Amino acid sequence: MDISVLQKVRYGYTPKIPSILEGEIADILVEFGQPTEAIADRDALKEIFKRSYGKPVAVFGRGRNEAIGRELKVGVILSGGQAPGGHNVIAGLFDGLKKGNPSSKLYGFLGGPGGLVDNKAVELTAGKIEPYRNTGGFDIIGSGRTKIETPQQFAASLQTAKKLMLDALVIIGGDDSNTNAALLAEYFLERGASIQVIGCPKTIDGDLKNEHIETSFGFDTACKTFSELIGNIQRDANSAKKYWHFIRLMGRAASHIALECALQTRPNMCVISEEVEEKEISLTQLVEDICNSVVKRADNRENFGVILIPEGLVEFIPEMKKLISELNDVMAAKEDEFSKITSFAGQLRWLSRKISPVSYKLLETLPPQIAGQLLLDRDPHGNVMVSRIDTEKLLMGMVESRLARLKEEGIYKGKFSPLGHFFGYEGRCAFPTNFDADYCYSLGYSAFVLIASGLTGYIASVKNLAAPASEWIAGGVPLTMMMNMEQRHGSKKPVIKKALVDLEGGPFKAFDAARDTWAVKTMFHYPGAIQYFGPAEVCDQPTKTLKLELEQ
Ligand code: FBP
Repeated sequence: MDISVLQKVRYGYTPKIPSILEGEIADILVEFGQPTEAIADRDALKEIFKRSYGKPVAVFGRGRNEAIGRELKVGVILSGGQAPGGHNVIAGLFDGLKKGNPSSKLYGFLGGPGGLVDNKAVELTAGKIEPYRNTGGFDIIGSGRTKIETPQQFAASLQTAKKLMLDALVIIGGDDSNTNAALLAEYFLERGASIQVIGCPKTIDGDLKNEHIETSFGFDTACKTFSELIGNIQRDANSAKKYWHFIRLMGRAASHIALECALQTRPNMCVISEEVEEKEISLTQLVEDICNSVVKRADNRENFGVILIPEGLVEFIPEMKKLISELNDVMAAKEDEFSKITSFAGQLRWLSRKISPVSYKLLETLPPQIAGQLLLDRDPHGNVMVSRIDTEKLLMGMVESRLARLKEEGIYKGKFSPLGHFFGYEGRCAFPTNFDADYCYSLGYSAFVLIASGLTGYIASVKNLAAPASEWIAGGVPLTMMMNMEQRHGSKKPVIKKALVDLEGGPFKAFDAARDTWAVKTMFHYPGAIQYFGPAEVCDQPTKTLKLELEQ
């Protein structure tokens, strides 16, 4: 195969792992804490997860574990959006399996959870895995967003697992996919099937975290990739001094990516959706805030700048949030009816009778392109696909109009030339940083230890991530511990709670302390490209978010 030099060299990278995972695999024992509780809605969750609710947290320690040498058949699924490091989770899982017993087998389901339902699997051998070690992407087996939810899908999943005689299934995914993992674990127990289910925390969005899951994998690489690009744009802006760049960043509902990139690059502004919601900042007020920075910088003859916008912002602006929530409910309840209306005008007419007058008025006044994007299909988990909404263009247009008025009033004397960007797919399949390569391999290896120790309904957990890898703490967390009940597709469902930006947390506070200065002065940082070879302080640093959160 003709491959790039970096790819070839990265094949040879040996991921750093926690010292507990080094050495003889049969010397890793699982130690248990106290039974756990869900974060909320405990009675409802106990009812749904009758057999898997409330298990204790598991931490790996030293001790003889003969069961680890059992011959096992394990299936693995990559679920949802790509995140750098997925291949290393599979490599770590495979290496653990083979260390435990060379006759054990690993099967990869093709195209995400749909591969389990439709029984599309391939055996993952050493030869198949080798060219994917330390590489980005999920292309080894592909990914998908199928949600296993109907009784038929659950039954088909069980049938597949039985046909392949699987002992366990590993689901590598975000909050929704790990919720699915918990439901499958419960379903298998209920049917008396001894197939264990283990999750792994994946998503560049960084919103699958709690005290045991310090970060989801892929966040590190994606943020560093975006930060390099933002830094490059800032350098261009500071050179040409003629454009205002509005950069929308992936991350779905949470603003973790935008916040981390802001800490890395010091733009003039970074909107944090969670703050917009908390302070009930309207669209008009947000536009006013942006204009303030533009006007002040123009007074200093700096008619350029950079603004970061989290892609989920529209769902947090109070009036937009209400509109989207009403659209979600009505589109879920009357899906068949709505899907038959083909024209935008027809959709608007239909909605005029279904949503509140206030929300309808807002929908009508939005630029048609944005309104149309709000009406696109939801994903299989009922979420608006925020990556398809051009929020940066909405803001650019509104800021431009407001500045024109401020100019007429003699308040603004500058020249405003906005440029829009969206960074998302650029970062989801980058070569994993050393951090993600190490973290993912450790997660996969830990998933194997959890399986070999007979656990189900757990997510692999590797903690103490701001320390060198040798000091990381590996184990597993019961999935029900991270759950609550939420409104989805028009009804209450058990879900893993998304971790949004904590306005009392270290990362936001660090940003808050500096942002007024950044809004006016040019204080840009240029982080440059991710480095894979060189001193640890250049190559192995975790994100600023992780450091600030763990320092608290
Ligand atoms: P996951 O939550 O599945 O990890 O996906 C993350 C993400 O990259 C979001 O940031 C983004 O909104 C979404 O996927 C885009 O989805 P798609 O890949 O279907 O376009």
